[in-house]
Amino acid sequence: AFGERKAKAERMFNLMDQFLKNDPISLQKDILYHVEYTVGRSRFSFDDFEAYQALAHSVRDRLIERWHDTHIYFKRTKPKRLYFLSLEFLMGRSLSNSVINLGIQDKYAEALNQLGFEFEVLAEQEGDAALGNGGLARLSACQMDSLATLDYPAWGYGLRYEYGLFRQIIVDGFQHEQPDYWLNFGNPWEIERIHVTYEVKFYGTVEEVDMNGEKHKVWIPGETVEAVAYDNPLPGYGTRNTINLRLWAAKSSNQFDLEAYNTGDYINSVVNRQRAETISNVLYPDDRSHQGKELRLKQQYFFVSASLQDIIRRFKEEAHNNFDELPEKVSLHLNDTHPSLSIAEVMRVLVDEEHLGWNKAWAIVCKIFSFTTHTVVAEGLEKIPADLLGSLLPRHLQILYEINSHFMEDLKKRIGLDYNRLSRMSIVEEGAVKSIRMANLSIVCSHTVNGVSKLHLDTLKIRTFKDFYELWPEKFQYKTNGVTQRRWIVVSNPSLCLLISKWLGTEGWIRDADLLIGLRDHVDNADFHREWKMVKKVNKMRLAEYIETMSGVKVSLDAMFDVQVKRIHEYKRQLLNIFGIIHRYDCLKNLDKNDRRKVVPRVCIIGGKAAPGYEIAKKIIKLCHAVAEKINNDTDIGDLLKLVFIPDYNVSVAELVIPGADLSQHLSTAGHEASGTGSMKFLMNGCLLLGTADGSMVEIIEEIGLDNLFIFGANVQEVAELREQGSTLKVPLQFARVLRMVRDGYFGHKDYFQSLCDTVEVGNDFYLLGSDFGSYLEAQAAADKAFVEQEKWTKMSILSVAGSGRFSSDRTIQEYAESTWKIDPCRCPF
Ligand code: Z16
Repeated sequence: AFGERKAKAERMFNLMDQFLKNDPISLQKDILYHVEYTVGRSRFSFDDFEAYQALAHSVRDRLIERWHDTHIYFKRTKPKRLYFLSLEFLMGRSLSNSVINLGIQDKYAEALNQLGFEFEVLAEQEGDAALGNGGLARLSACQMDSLATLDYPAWGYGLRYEYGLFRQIIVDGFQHEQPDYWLNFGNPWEIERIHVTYEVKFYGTVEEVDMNGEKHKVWIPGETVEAVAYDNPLPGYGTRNTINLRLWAAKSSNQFDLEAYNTGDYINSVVNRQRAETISNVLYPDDRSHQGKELRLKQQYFFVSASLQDIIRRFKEEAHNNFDELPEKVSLHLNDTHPSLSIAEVMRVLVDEEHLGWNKAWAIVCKIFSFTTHTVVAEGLEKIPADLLGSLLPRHLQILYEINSHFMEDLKKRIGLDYNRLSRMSIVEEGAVKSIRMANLSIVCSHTVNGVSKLHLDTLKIRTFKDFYELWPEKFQYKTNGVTQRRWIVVSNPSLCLLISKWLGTEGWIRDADLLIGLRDHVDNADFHREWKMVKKVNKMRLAEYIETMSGVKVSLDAMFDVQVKRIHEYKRQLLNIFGIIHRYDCLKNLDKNDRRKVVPRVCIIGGKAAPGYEIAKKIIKLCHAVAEKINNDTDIGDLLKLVFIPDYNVSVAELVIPGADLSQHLSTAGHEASGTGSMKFLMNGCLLLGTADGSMVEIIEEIGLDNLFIFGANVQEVAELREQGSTLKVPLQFARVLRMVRDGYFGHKDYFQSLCDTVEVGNDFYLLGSDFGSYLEAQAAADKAFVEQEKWTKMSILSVAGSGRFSSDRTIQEYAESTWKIDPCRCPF
């Protein structure tokens, strides 16, 4: 029998050995195989998109293989696992990132070349996975890349929205939203797990029952929906580890059916099935306002319930039935408050289903959750109306009240009967609308509360969460955000990538961004400068071409490409940028021919989406277009100044725009941007930064030195003082003049722009555009001056990249792993 088994094993190994080789011939075979048998096209006749699909499937095969190996290894070694819970992941495209992380980019390029295709052209065929809004969601994606690369045994959990963030189209300068049905053409990057499903319950009532003489609360739900898992393998770089991002989709469950069919109305019950599936249909596009909508709450609980059933099943399966061990095996991370219903759900499972008893369950819960907040101002924090929560999740509301009453009792013992403070800290807000404060809940129940930059944490301590900080100072930490250099240099800027590796003499920086500091050794080398400038030129050409196809505007490569791309918000002050541009235009018009020759030509680029219900943000977009139309059609100005709005800014557009920028703007009023991560991407691409000392910019200044960027405006303390001054605030004449031009209809649409102008009128100018305008113009003048001294500019650009190592998400993730999650790397050895 042994001999037989051995022979079988050998046969199997021989077979296994035939699969998935990475030499160009094998890759070609695999691609053609998928053309014929997966895409279903003749291998003699297929177009670019079909080639992309086949290519993607061949990559997918390789990902699946490593995914299996990694998870078999995790299962065998049973390390403590991190579960990263986030309602948003902005993954963008997967193809390039995957083949680069798999280390087979060159092989694929060669294989495709021989088939008569170009890798880059096929990569362009892929649409973005845009399952998130902005910074918070892209941060999750960068952090997943770092978790995989650093070999951490982590899982990401999220929702598989069928419609991602809306597509922005511009009609007559106005934003319109169109649905992003990203799954229309299939998605080769996911694996549908039809057998990994869980029932998620909603509504119903709570009853008290007697069990062995003890009273237990039992939730009798009224509606059941099924969650189906879709797995997205995420490969690390320079490792075999490939971790999982598990996204849930809603399906109507059989239980749902039975009820419906019994009513005898067959057709309607089939139609009603659809209703259940709407839960995971669409991503909410507001990046920081909370409307208290039932569907949103349903999404949150659907996500939480499915993820926790999956996590607890895995925990039990690995023979850790003893829940005391949960904190040693499981770390649950709350990416903002969106998944914070998890806290009530774990309590419900431990108390109602596992019958651990309240105190024991509570002790466990307090050890497994950590929490990152991305918000600065208290008004931005998530609140859920108690009525809404109580009708959808009656048992959870009871649990939340009970958590709160225990907390309040403890708190009284510690701080006495300071009722103002007690009511500020309560998880339950008693007001016109009674509601649950999800941030307070998350703070009370997490062992660690993280800010996303040093300045952010300082603000949380002295303002937003002051009461909590005074109670539990040791809970509060910060982990400055970072971005992955794999996507933001290697994928998006291949020429810079080659140049860096050449001059550092190693590709080691792709795994260890601190090595970038070595570029400082060459900062005065003339050859290096020449090559550096060439790289920027190539990227500017790429961007210029894109601008011309998108907007029809021809731009000069000699001009400074000045970029502000991010979600449109009053606090991010795109309006300050536009007012600066109007001022520049106004000045140009008043210069004579001779003086104009000394002006640094600029191409101003603005891009970003406004939340569909955010009127002022939409007016900012319209103003940008109105100003652009005036300036770009003024033949008298020509190449000296251009303004272009890049529509539908998203991850793949960012990959094109950021490497092509000379200068980038980060203008938030100090104290409003929790961190900001766009700045880090620009920094890594050798763009100089112009901005306020807000969020992580403070740390960027520390790292690369004030000499190498352009900082302006009031700092956090000054902002507070300036706001005190109200209508007595001084604003420069130039600002008043620009404001007048817009009000008077110089750019048309006079009536439409009045309310926008009101927001920055003296006495009403909450974000202090007026009082920062003077120093903004000075910073802009300094940038112009530096751009003319090419050597100086190049040096600053090199030093920006050299100093960007600290802003790799690898550093962030390592800090989280060591000090918050307490997890160790678990590297798959085969
Ligand atoms: C978001 O993207 C952020 C905060 C927030 O409350 C909601 C959303 Cl959707 C951003 C912050 O504004 C930004 O400063 C930060 O860099 C980013 O989250 C990641 O932490």
